[in-house]
Amino acid sequence: MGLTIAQKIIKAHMAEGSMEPGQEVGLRIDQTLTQDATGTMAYLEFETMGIPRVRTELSVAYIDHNTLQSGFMNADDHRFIQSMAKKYGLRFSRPGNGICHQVHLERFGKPGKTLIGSDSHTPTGGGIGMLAMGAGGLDVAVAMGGGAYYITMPKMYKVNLTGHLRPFVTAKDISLEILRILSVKGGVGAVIEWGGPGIKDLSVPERATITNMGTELGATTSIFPSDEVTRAFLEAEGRGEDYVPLESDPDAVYDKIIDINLSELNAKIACPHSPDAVVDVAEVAGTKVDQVCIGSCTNSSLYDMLKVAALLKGKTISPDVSLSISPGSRQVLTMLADSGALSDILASGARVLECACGPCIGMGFSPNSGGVSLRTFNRNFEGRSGTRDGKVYLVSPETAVAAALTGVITDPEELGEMPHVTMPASFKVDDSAVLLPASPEEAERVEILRGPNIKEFPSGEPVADRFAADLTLKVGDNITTDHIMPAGSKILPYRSNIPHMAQFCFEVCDPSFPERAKAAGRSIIVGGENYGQGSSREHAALVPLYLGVRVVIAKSFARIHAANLINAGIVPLTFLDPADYDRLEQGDRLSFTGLRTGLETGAFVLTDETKGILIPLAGAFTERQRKILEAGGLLQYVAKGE
Ligand code: MIC
Ligand code: SF4
Repeated sequence: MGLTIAQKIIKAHMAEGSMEPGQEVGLRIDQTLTQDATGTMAYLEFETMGIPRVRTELSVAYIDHNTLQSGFMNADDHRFIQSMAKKYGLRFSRPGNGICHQVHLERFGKPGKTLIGSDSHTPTGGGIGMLAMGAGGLDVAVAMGGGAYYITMPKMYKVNLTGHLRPFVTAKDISLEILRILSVKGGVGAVIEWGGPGIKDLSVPERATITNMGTELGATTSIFPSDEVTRAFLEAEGRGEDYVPLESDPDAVYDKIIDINLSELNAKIACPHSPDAVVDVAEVAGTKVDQVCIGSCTNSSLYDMLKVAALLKGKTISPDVSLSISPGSRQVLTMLADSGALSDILASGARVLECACGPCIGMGFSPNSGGVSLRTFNRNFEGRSGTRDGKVYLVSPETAVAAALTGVITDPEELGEMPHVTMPASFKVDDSAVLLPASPEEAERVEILRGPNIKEFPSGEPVADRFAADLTLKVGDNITTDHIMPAGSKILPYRSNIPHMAQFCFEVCDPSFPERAKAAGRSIIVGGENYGQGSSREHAALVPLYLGVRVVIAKSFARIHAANLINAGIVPLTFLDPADYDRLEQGDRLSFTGLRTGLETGAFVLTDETKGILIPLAGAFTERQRKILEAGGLLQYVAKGE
C-alpha cells in the first residue's frame, strides 16, 4: 500500500510506537520554534532538564507576540529568552523581525523535515512540505533536549483542488470553504493533505495560508507536496539547496477525500464568533464596518501585501473605518518599501503597525464598543480582540480592502478589475535580526538574565486513587483556550507569572471562578465537545493546576490541550454517554475511588455525592501518559529518567 506525504515523513522520523491510526507514535523532531508568549515558560522548563545545548538540527526563539513592551514585564522576558538562546544553542529572532511562522517559512522551513512549535499555527510550515505541528511549551522543551514528540497516529484526509481561482477569490477563501465544510471539529485526529491540479497555481505563501488555518479545523496538521512551486520559492529565498521533492504515492489510501472546484468558489467570510461560521461575503454585504486589520500569520506575505497595496493605490479609505496593516516580516516590509508599494498603502490612510502579531492577539487595536472588525486573521473567538462585545469577521486581504474603501462589507469583485501583481524573482535576504548562539566554549560564560516578572511555575502531584472535590465550573461546547486563559495586552505580559494570571482564568465565562476554585482547594471542571480548542498555550493547563484543578471531564478534547493537561498532571476524562453531561451541576460534590487504577484500565466511575448517582467515564491513556500522570506531570516524569 502506498503512503501519503505525512506517512512518509512520519515513517522517516519514527522513534517509537506504531503507525496504526489511533496508536501513539513518537517522532524525532528536526526543528523547533517558540514565540515569546509561550517561550518564557518553555525555556524555564528546558532549564530544569539540565541539558547543556539543544539537540535539534535547528531551534529558533522568536519574539513576536508581546512586542508592546508596556512596563518591564515583556522586556524582562525577552532578555531572558535572548540569554537562554545564546547559552543553549538557539537562534534568536529579535522583536520586529516578524511573526514566527512567516519568518520560519521564509528562512528556515525545509520540505520533509519535522517541526514542532509552541504555537498552534506551526502547521504553516506544511505549506513548504514540512510535518509541522503545534505543541505545548513543555513538549517543545523536551524536543529541544532531543526527546521524541508523541502524537496519536492521525487519520489521513485529502483535499483535491481542481479548476482555477477567479480574480478576487484567494487562498484564504479556500481556508474558509474547508472550515465551512468540515467545521472547527472536522479535522480532529487527522492530517489534511492538499493536492490535485489546482495546487499548481498556489505559491508557497498561499499554501501556507491554507495550512495555517487548518489549525482551526482541529487537525493535527496540514501539508502540501514539495514540488516545482516549492523549489521556486526556496530559490527566491536563496535556499535552493534546501529543496527536496516530496509527494504521496499514487496508491496512497485516505480516510476521507474532499473535492473543491476552485473555479466555482466565491469570496467567503467567517462571522462572529467562530472561524467555521462561514457564508458568502455577498450574504452579509452592506453591514457597516468600523475597523479593518490586515496581517497575522495567515495573511501577511509579500504577495498579500502587494495585492493590498495595488488595490489601495490612488484611493482613500472610508472616513468611518480605521485600517491597520501589519506586514509579516522585516523582509516583507523592506520589499514593500523598496518597491514603492508602502507609499501607496500609507497614502490611502492606513496605519502601518509593527511586523508582529499585534491586533490578532489583542495587543492593541481593539475595536470600539460593539464595533464590527474585518480581519484577515484566523480566529474570531469572543473577546479575543480585546473588546468583549466586538464583532470580528475573518476575510481575505481583498475583502478586507473592499470594506476599508467602502465602509461596509463588500464583495471584492465589486472593486472592478483586479490589478496585476508581479512578484520579484528573488526576495531580499537579510538575516541580521536573527542572532546566532554562542559557541559551546563561550556558552558556559553566558549569564541567564532574569527579571522580577519571572515567577516559579506550579507543579502537579501524583494522581491518587481516592479523590474528592467540588465541581467548580461547568462550561459548554467549543471552549477555547482564549476562554480558559485569555490573552490581550493586559494579561499577556504575565505569561511567566502564573499567580498573577490566575486572577483572569475563565474571565470570559465566569469571572468568579478563580476565587471559587481557590476556596475549594482541589476541584474538577466539566466541559462539552472540543474542550480546549485554539491556542497551544500551556497556561490553559498550568493556571487551572495552580488553582487546584486536578481533573477535567468533557465530551471531547482538542489535541494540544489534552496533551497539555496530561503534561501538567491534570487528568482529562470523557463521558462514556455524552448525555451524562446534563446530570452534573456546578457546585456538586464529586469523588472517585479508583482514579489511579483507572489510568491503567481506562475505565473510571465518578460518584456525584450531591445527587447520589454514578457516572461511567473513559480515559484511554498510553503507558507513557499513564506514567506521566502517576508521576504528577511530564517534568516529574522526565526527572525520574524512565
Ligand atoms: C494564538 O494565536 O492564540 C497564539 C497567541 O498565537 C497562541 C499561542 C499563545 O497563546 O501564546 C497559539 O495559537 O498557540
Ligand atoms: Fe500571532 Fe495571531 Fe498567528 Fe497566533 S494566530 S501566531 S497571535 S499572528
